[in-house]
Amino acid sequence: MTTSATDHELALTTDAPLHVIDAWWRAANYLTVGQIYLRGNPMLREPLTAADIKPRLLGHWGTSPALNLIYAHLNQLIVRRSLDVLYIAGPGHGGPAIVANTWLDGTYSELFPLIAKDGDGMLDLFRQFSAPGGIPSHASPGTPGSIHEGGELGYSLVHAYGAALDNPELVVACVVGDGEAETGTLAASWHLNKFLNPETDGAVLPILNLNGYKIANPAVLARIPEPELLELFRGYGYEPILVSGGFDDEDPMVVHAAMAAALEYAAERISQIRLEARSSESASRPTWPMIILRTPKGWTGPKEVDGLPVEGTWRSHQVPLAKVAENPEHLAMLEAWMRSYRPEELFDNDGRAMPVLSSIRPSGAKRMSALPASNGGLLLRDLVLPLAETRAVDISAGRGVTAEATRVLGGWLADVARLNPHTFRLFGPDETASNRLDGIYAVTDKQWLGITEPTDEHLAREGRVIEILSENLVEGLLEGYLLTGRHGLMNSYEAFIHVVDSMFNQHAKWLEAARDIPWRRPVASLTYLLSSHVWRQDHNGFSHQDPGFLNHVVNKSPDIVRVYLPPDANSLLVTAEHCFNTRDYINVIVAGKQPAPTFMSITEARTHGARGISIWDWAGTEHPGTAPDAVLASAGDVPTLEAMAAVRLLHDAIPGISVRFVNVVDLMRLQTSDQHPHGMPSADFDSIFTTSKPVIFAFHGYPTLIHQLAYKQTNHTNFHVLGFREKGTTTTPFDMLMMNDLDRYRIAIEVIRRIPSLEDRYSSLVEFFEDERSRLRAYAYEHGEDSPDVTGWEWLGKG
Ligand SMILES: Cc1ncc(C[n+]2csc(CCOP(=O)(O)OP(=O)(O)O)c2C)c(N)n1
Ligand SMILES: [Mg+2]
Repeated sequence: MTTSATDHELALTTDAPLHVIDAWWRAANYLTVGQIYLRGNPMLREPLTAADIKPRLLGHWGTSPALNLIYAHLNQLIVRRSLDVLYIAGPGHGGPAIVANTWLDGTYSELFPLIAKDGDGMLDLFRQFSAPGGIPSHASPGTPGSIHEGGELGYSLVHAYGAALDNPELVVACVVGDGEAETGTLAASWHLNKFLNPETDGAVLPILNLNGYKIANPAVLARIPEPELLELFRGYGYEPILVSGGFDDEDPMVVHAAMAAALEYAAERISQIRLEARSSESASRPTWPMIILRTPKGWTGPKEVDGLPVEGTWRSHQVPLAKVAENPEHLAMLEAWMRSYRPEELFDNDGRAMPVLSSIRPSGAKRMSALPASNGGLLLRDLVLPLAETRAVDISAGRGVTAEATRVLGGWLADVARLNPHTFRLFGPDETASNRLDGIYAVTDKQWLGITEPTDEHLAREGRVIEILSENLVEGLLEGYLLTGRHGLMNSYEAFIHVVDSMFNQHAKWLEAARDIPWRRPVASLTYLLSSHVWRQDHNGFSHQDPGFLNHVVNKSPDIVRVYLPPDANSLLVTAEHCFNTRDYINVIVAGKQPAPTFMSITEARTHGARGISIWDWAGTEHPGTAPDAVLASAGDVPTLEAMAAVRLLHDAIPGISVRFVNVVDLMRLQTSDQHPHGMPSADFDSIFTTSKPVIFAFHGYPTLIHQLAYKQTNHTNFHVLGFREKGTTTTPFDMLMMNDLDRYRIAIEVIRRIPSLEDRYSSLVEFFEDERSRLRAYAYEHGEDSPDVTGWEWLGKG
């Protein structure tokens, strides 16, 4: 065994009873193997028979011994030092390992009383694992102490850092798989040490498990020379501590000694760093410790199966013995493997964990499986929210007052940050100012522990805003922050939010699964603010024009997702206020940042927001008492403006035309009430959209999305949706609209064409509108900007 460290001696400074740690480790390994293989005879009272073996052998053994080793050692550290430790298992596929430890902790039986702490409970624990109606194979929401599923690899370290923010007493121990370390998000996550403030935040202790392999390949970090490996992590600003052993039949006790010493050293460093930061004006960024644990994959499992090496190779990744029920040799090997843990020393005759283990079992909420931060809803307090009214755009002089919606929101967010100095954060990938939310810098800064230069602005060692140019990291930090009981908002350019499509999926799945776990308390919703959207990419082009995240989002469970397209600044304010009061959802808000008319007073915006969809009498030309000729609907700020301009064109050109104007702020209202909790009962939908009149829908995103949402509603066959048709470039805003047939003239033409009584009578008007489009395009091409006919258009409505 080689125990090397950075430039310090790794003396054995712990007085922990290593044999107890070893016993815990053996017990957890035993329970892990039992979960993967057994459906009977849990304590091996009889020789194993094929009848004791599960019909489907599922689970991941390879990662488990290291997860168990780390858990056992952290337990003794917590007991010795009375620490609050959150355990994050990057290789979450080692679910049976984590579950095993939580059962040994006693927490599992407390939270799931049907799984007792005795032999019967042990059998139930084994039988439920990866079984229909049982528990999943990963560290799921049903796993006590977990905030991280680890099914999709790569997010452990960013979750750890998110959890540590504003949790000054917490130590987040984060196991990173050496394969996981190859993912983009994980590779970038090492840099998060430049954002952690030792005074006000907790500590993250990364433990990189170099077990050498992934599913079928060696891991990159396990195959570079040791000096290069250590230099890499020093280069990231860590102090790496290398613990290596367990190969060639080496006595595990030697590894235990080294691991105990490494953890003790790391804990001491963390406490020194904290002390220094909290007792002096030290402005330096600390060099946090990290551990590199090099142990064989599938350690203590079968060495060789059918003549092929398994322990210490990729073959141990899942189930090392695959044919146990059919192959007596495999059966015997399984029995020998399980007996090698000497279960008789670990469990009494009733199957209860032996009292000796209790000396390293933390008690109560100190158990990693019972840490309140791991069930963040327990700690969640409502945000103190300033009333949206305090920042509202005053339209008492008339509808149409110009405002930049996100700038207005930024002012309100400043108030939120001021009123909630320890429980609210704004995250973004370098676009907070670009998205015009920089009003928040009036009360707080961007947290930054890197070197600062005199030209920097709004950087500070502590601040409510965190920006790093990785949407993945921004998303992961917010997830970690929310899952440990706090609040936040993520802002991003609309197009690039696709970078986190998959992370969004995973968080949505977590929330969905957590709903079924009775002891998981609701957490604050994850809210995205998407700005710099498709229709106003003045500096950028096609690459920045993509409203497709909404299509992605709506596929997730209706229990979880909500989508809002506030049409103006006041509507954005009340939407944000609403979202911050919700729990266990994912809210997506799309809002523009450019100067645009404010159509509604804050009071109207509230009513509109509560309804989610309204008829805007003041914007339409409907004649009371008779059915309209057509319904013109909009969702999104720019389409709403265009649709209103279209109404004005129609009103001026076609005497007596009766158009109902509808605005949708809550997109899920378009579904039926049995599809989504916000969906509309058919009768309500029919009364807004009629059952037979043409509906022209001006939509912010891809037109198919409206059809997808509304297809079950009565009048859906008469829906004609205009939206983004994947035409884009760097051009003027109005040219963009024309390229996609979403401009006011095209909307007006669509209305004329869809009203049977008008279609033939207004051909020359249609021609005129087409000519107008040509004229306006020519103007833009010649002058490089839109015609004042467009930019100077104002709402001159009656309301
Ligand atoms: C993003 C992602 N890609 C692929 C997989 C499929 N997968 C599951 S486990 C695994 C190997 C993991 O290796 P490592 O992180 O080293 O974990 P360990 O060796 O501890 O099992 C892979 C590729 C995944 N879960 N997530
Ligand atoms: Mg590995």
